[in-house]
Amino acid sequence: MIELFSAPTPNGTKITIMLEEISAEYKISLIDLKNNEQFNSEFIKISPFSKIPVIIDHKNNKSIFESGAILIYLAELFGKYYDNKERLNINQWLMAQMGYVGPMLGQHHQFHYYNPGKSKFGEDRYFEIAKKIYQQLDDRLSVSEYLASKDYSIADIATFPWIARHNWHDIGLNNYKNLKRWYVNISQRKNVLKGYKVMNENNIPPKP
Ligand SMILES: N[C@@H](CCC(=O)N[C@@H](CS)C(=O)NCC(=O)O)C(=O)O
Repeated sequence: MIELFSAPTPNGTKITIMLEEISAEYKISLIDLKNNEQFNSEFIKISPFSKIPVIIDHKNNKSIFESGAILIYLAELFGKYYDNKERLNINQWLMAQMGYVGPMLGQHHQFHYYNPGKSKFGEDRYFEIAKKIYQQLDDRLSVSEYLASKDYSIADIATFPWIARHNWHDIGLNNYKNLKRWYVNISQRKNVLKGYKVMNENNIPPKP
């Protein structure tokens, strides 16, 4: 059985989507970030940077932090969404999500959504970067059905919950035809919807 320590954020939702997609047996232990539960000494033992998500695979006695590492672990364990032939492509698009798409959109959330008016420089900088990311993903999806290849993979699972914050971004997903096609397609997957609802019954990916 897999135990997921998480919260209903984009990085947390990546993992509930994956667990639903692979039909894993799992339970969720919610970490209340607003109450700083991520800084509890017991949690730091499994999460050295005090971040969700983390999983413990009780059957195999393994504890894993970092959402990209968790996705790779689960994909290898269940033999899904990490096709051997496409692994180099999947790794590139997954690492781009982990190192660029997520952190930059996360800064856009901080300056544009949570703290508007506090720093014009920060707001302008991350708004421009977020727009570039929409365009770059749209360009990629104009030549490929999914991010890494013609097949859905953990790179899509990692990226989707970030684009699902499009109503915070104020960029207009409808202006990016290929990104919108990809987004609508993934948001209709039964297990993606389950991955949203499992932490909060009212949670669904918003329509473009
Ligand atoms: N690179 C990490 C980032 C995880 C992360 O930033 N988690 C946020 C929630 S989405 C968190 O735990 N924030 C709590 C904090 O920073 O105190 C991953 O992908 O797992």
